[in-house]
Amino acid sequence: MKMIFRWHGPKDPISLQYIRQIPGLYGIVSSLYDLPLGEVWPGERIQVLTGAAAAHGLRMEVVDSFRVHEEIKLGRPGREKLMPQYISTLKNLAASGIKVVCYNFMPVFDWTRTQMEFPLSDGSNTLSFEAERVEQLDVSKGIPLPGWGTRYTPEKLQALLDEYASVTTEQMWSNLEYFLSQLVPVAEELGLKLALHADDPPRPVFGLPRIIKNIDDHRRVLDIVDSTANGLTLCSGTLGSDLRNDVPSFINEFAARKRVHFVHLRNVKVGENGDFYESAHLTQCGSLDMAEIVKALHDADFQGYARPDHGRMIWGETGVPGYGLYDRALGIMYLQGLWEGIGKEKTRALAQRPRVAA
Ligand SMILES: [Mn+2]
Repeated sequence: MKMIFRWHGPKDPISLQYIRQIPGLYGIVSSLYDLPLGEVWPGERIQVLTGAAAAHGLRMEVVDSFRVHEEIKLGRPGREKLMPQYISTLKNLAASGIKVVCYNFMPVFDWTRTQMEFPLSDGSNTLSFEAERVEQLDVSKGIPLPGWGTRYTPEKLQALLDEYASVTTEQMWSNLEYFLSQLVPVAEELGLKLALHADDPPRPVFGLPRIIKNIDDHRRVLDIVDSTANGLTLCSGTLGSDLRNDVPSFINEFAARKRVHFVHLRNVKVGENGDFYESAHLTQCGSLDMAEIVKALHDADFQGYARPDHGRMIWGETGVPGYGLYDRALGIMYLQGLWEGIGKEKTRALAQRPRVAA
């Protein structure tokens, strides 16, 4: 398992000087967050990021926020002009030493939360999701949700939602199929691995079609193109926010097939009504058994990349919600502790096995 840390580029309030001080860190995952959707990522710009990482003794072999244009997700004719641009980006990524490309196929919104500073009893705060707050929104007035207030004007947003209103989940699947059938062969040739992240949270939001929610959906994705280049980012916090998803069984099945290239490891505390908040990583702080999740990865001899995903804001830190330094660094130490403990336990068990005479 190669532990990496998300860095938002030179504008990130957390410097690479600080990130490199996290023990055991392999590297960073980043993106060209400022580029317009669908535009080709220039090689030189990717190399500014990989170069900055290297200058701090870190590697950058994974990108995220490889955002898929709405024309593609909607299956509109405009996608034909866009696909060559995505292919060019893949070529530039491979030429810059990138190995894994994390993307998602969620319509209009990426992750959805209803509070960015949900207060916890210990005085820290975190991201949370309450279904009732979503249902009460009048979308025609724009969406005052954190992170989304400024991305679209209310008119543009309404127009997009109207377009999706006529798109069925089966159409979304065939749009994903089109996207993968074009990109997977290219990725394969370039030695790149595509890694799809589930819809976050894995349930319909604002009536939009959401297709990557459970284990059957993940199986279906892998069946679209049978290639290791068509892989997954398994996000424990996303999948685990629906308690019907048993995260270790996702790992057992898909990591054994060598289709998991990236894992996001974090815990969530899910209430009886399905609302949730992002808790500290420790098993006892949330609803997920993090030791079982890490053990499943260890059992699968997982060699891919992992990140602590999000963290709470603690010790007075402010910054990009979910992406503070302190709590994610604590998460990394805990996850590495689990990994080391599980490995040592296995070595000890092997050594104590009674020897059979030859
Ligand atoms: Mn995630």
